[in-house]
Amino acid sequence: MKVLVVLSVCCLSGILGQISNKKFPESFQFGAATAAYQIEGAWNEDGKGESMWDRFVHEDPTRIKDGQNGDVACDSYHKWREDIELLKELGVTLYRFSISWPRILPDGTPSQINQAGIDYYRTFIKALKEAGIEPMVTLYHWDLPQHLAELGGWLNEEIADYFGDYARIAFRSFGEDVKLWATINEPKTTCMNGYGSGEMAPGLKLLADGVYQCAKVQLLAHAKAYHIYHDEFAAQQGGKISIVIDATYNEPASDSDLDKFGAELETEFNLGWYANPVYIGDWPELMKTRIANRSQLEGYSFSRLAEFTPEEVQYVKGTFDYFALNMYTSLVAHYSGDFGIGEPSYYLDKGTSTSYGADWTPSIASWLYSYPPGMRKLLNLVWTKYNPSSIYVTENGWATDTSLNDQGRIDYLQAYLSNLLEAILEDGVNVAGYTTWSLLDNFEWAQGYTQRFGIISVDFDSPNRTRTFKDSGRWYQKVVATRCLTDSCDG
Ligand code: PSG
Repeated sequence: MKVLVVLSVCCLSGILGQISNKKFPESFQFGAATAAYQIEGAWNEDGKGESMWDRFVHEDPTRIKDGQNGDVACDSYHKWREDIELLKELGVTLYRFSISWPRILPDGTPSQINQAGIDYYRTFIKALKEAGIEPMVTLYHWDLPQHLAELGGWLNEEIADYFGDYARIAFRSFGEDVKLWATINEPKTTCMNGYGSGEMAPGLKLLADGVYQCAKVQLLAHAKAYHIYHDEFAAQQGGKISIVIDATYNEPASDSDLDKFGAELETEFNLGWYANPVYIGDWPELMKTRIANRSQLEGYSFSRLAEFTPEEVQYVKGTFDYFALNMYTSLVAHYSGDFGIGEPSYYLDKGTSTSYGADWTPSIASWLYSYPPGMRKLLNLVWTKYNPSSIYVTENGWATDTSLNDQGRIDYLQAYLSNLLEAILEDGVNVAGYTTWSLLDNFEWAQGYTQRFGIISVDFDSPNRTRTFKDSGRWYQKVVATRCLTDSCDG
């Protein structure tokens, strides 16, 4: 593999890997992120219903690398006051967390509302605001009520209606205090891992068609919540709502036109898969034609891509008030051809293979490599292609072992934030805020507790889940206080 030196938009400091010594604008919000199943614990307390993650981990613990689960996790359900103290100590002004759908609606439907769940989040949100921290609330970070999973989960279009009912209850209950909403976290990762590889709940392997149906239902669910918010709440509550999309920046493996096409395919089949319907309208053209062509080749009488009706295209299009982007890694993309042979699958439809740059730094997570210019390039791509009025980077972080001396995380965050800052100052991209993943070490899905993303560690062997700042937490605290990534900034 060739080592890539891509000149494009990046200025000298980017190429040399220098850290910007400019200051972040005063309006830029620094924050941290978590998700309910990964931190709360209390999986069956105070009337909470079972989620598909509860079922997935209990049914077969070997699905998780260390056989662990989120039954207790960081115990944030009980220790939320301490979490707020940590946020205050960090000095952040934004906290992104998620609401557990079955904590509010135990079977996912409004037939029964669990008041204890509503009270819990209401108290938490009020306390955050008193601490001067703005809540950014994700409605769905993968813990679907088990009852709805049994109705077919994200393959069943009725789930979009139930999501709308749940969203309405959340807007009504918390909307006075919440001005930044996110509907669904990373539909790509949930559809690909929950309905494709089967590595995540509900553990289905439907790479030929289930992944496309999942995408369609999640986008309809998102759009439903968006419209409910705008039709019934936005005028009084005045908040913003969007969907959280995760994306990689994709470098072509070589200068050849085919590899450039490979990088475009990789982007359209991942970022475009979700962003195109919301920001432009309908699935990306490349997906429509490739999947239709391959389906025909395979003898199907219809495209395996779950198509939108013209009404649905219009219903989903424009359902954003800002762009919420999760960005961790980049990829090197090769074009691998239109006629790959094998079981019908998303991967053959896409027609690319990917790897990582030879000089990129690996983390302990197999999918995550550090390539800081990818942050700046992806922000520019999102800004120019999808034209949002603002972007929030809603996740970005680094995986390590349990060590408190996490210089690798500091190096990663510093270089990525430097590229983010250059996108703002040099390229004019309106990045309004950043919530690093994660405030705390937490339950890392199929990896259990073997991979840590926190800037604050959690001792999962201690009964009270002791929290301790890592070096990166102290470093971030200083960045937040000084708005500066180096020892001394200009101005
Ligand atoms: C995000 C991005 C990729 C893979 C997995 C995620 N990627 O680019 O290949 S999952 C995401 C999620 C959160 C996880 C965190 C770290 O929203 O719950 O804990 O990232 O994996």
